[in-house]
Amino acid sequence: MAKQDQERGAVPDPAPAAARVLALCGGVGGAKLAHGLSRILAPEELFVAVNTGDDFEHAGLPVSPDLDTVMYTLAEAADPGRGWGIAGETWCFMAMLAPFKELSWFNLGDKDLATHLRRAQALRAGLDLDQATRSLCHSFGVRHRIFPMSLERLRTVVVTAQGRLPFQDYFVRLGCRPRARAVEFDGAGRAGPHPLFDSLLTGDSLRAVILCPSNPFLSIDPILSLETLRSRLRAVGAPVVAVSPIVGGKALRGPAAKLMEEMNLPVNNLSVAEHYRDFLDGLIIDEADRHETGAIERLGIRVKTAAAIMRSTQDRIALAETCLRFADWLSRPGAAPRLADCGGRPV
Ligand code: FO1
Repeated sequence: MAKQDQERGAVPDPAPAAARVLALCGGVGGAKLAHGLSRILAPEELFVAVNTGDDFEHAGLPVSPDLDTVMYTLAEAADPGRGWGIAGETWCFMAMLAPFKELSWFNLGDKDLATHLRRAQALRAGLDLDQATRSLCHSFGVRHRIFPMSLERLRTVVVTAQGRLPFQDYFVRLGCRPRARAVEFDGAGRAGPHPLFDSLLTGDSLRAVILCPSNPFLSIDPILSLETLRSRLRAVGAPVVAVSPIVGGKALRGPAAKLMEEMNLPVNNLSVAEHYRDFLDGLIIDEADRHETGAIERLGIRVKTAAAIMRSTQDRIALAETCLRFADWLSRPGAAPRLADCGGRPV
């Protein structure tokens, strides 16, 4: 394979047929499952496509929060309490920034700052975000392939009663307080998926697509809004499995439940299933929500119940194993009639 192709994202060293797993991932919640997958799959078997709708420029630095969260988590360097940033962080830079309110609302730790500086330098030198990410991953010893969902600019905007807010303004500066009316993706009409999606979604090398338990509206939808991606997922030969981020009527983390209420959606797994219904084969929900199984399966989506709350590394590995076993089971002939296969009618 030409070096140029490798750099642009063609799949490197071939894994055995149908061995590759593509994970779609946002920040903290999704990164935990990606970490579990990285503990049971070889580097050539796992490809983690990460939301970059949250990216923005802060204090002159390009910040890619979800890419960094996934990288730190796979490097086992993430702060265990916050989930984002680096463990054992210090905050001298932020203390000096405190008088400057227009800068100090977003926290860049001293260690984390090195990542943003290094990314800025790489981008200024002409590397793209994927190449910059690979270089950073290399320095953190991450060998599994983490890549930005797109090489083009797409930005998540939350439409609220206070107007259209760039994602980090809504999420961090305003603490998700404004009432959301809709979520939009600036650039969605123009931004195409990272070229790696092409190599993974066509051909027969894919074992499964896994949607990590990230916020469906804020973290997974930016990926799905990329040109043709949703229709490609509908057509993909491998099973598509999602892990729901909703447990017992609450979000595992972050504003997913608040957002669903504000968009007049019941906060349950059925809403998540309906959201992914056009391409999803299987949904993993927490054992506590077993009673939702029938309603979801009537959409033509198979349900697996499991312990979906990941408190330890062992929990992450166990959930990752469940995802793969479920996907392998779904790929057996006759296991999972897709909605598309039954004329679009619920079965
Ligand atoms: N989240 C916060 O709630 N407050 C912060 O000040 C903050 C800073 C930050 C810096 C670097 C980084 O990689 C992530 C950071 N996050 C912060 C998390 C981030 O805003 C969100 O977790 C994601 O964008 C949503 O997935």
